[in-house]
Amino acid sequence: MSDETYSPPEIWTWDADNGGKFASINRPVAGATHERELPVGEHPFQLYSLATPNGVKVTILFEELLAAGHTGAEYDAWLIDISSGDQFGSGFVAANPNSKIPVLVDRSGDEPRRVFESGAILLHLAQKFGAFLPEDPRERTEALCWLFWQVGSAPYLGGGFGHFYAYAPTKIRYAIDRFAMETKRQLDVLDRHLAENEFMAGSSYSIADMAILPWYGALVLGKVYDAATFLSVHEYEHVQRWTKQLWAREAVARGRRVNRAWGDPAGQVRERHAASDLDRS
Ligand SMILES: N[C@@H](CCC(=O)N[C@@H](CS)C(=O)NCC(=O)O)C(=O)O
Repeated sequence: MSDETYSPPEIWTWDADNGGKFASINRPVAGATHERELPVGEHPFQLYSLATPNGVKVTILFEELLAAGHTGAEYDAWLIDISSGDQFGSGFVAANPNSKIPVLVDRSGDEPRRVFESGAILLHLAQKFGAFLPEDPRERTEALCWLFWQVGSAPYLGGGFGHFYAYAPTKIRYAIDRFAMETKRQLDVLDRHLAENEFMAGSSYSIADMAILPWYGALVLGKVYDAATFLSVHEYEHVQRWTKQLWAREAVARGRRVNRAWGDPAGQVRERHAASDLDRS
């Protein structure tokens, strides 16, 4: 159990029952805990995921590709219940040695290819379909900068601020102050950029927007960590404008429902194997 007067011992040892929200799934070692193959559906892309912000990035891109007429982007989305440890099954670990959702198996070529890390999945699909990655060299570079910015920055928001503000068993002022400051700094980075640009890459909607929206857009709409008031998210008016503009897109709304296993039952599409799965519920 953590407290503000903790003196670290000479050698750290694992206290499995540390009282944290994720104590039952967090471990200091990698690898599989049990044998379980991943299911395979009929489409060229097999996604194993959950509708967390990292998972939703990819389902938004799939829905945007399909809405743009890329019929080859049909996908099966299988539910991975991370609170039950599905990410430690042998098939999942073979697809992602890091045991985190989302993971994609691209079966559209001669042999199946695993793609893990949400940013890599977005880039893989954008390059494959020649979509949502601007052709203009300046905007393309901007899109990549912001894509990698998101991958490097969101752990401070989720693993830092969100963890200590919403999930830690004790409220540690030092940790909350440190990560609230960094989260507000990141929101200000976005706000200044979006004051002068319609989208993250400039004038075109890209995978950079799809990576950032489920984290920072959800934050300023008060949908994650119940922290909208605490972080005064109304101050970031350009992030608010951009979020509302993208949140209204039908493909974004569809993508947000795929692999959702909580909240309003009408918003849950636990698995997606056909477009009609989203039309039905
Ligand atoms: N850097 C990874 C992070 C993925 C990640 O943190 N996934 C979380 C859910 S949002 C997860 O699978 N957690 C399960 C665990 O830590 O065991 C990415 O962007 O794909």
